[in-house]
Amino acid sequence: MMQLPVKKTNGFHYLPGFLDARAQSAIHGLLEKAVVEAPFFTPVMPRTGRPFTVLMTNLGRLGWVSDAKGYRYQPVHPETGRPWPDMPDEILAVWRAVSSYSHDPEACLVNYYAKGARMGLHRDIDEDDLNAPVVSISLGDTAVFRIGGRERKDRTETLKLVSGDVVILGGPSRLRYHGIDRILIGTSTLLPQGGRINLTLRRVTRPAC
Ligand code: MD3
Ligand code: FE
Repeated sequence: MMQLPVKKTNGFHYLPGFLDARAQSAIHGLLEKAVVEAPFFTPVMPRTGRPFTVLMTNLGRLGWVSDAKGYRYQPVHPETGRPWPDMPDEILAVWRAVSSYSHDPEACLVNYYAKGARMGLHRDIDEDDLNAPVVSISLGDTAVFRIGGRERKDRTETLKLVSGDVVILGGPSRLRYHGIDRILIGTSTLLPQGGRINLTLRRVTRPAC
């Protein structure tokens, strides 16, 4: 069962099985079309140029990229130079249902984890609007998700994220360290190629007013 170091009222909300199999398939179908327009790319670490093990693309007005110059949000795909595909209504609907935030997200980062891919412990701090929550949707194989506190030294715990699970990180949890330790290959049949897709929906700019 889920266990976290801090109380449940700290802005961490875990909704296991929020999306049923039909909804997961529908979103997967939309992503298959989107990645024709905006193919997955391999980001590299700014200082070292070391490639991420996770492949990425984005949907929406802004997309998160990492390259030799740094981390940032930008309106175009780094390889095609074209705008990111629109964020589909089905994905927007998840944000509107769970975020308790009165403005729509501007970015949907799509992470693809094949066998052996992982994401080291980090914080999401590239957004100007840190009042908005981050909403995560898991699809495909189960991930071992690690979450700590707001300082790197804080105790961490793990939680398995299963296909269809939604996590909302708001309030004091917005700045918690987190990462993906590993993917449990073969635990889902949703993605024909196997592996895991995670969508993270984010508000990037501070809304006017
Ligand atoms: C906890 N992605 O893209 S999503 C990322 O599964 C990222 O691909 C992971 O971390 C993934 O930045 C984890 C869950 C998540 C997202 C944002 C958070 C957890 C978070 C922000 C604050 C605390
Ligand atoms: Fe993150």
